[in-house]
Amino acid sequence: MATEQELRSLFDALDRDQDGKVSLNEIFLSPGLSAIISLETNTNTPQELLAQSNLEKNDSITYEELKEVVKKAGNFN
Ligand SMILES: [Ca+2]
Repeated sequence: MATEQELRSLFDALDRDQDGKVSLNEIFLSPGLSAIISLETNTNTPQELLAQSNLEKNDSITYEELKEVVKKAGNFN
């Protein structure tokens, strides 16, 4: 379970270049954080997470998209 605040700080920590999007590369750079993201989104891989956000052709995810995936997984409160 994650609150808005927890999800936001998790996202900001992953977004190393602070461009408002978390790229596949940034996810791979933070294995500890990406493990938490996997739990909150019920996904097994970063690729699966990006597919869940309906952005298969994109290699990054925005905060709003991430939040939607966490909500769909039933882990947002
Ligand atoms: Ca970024």
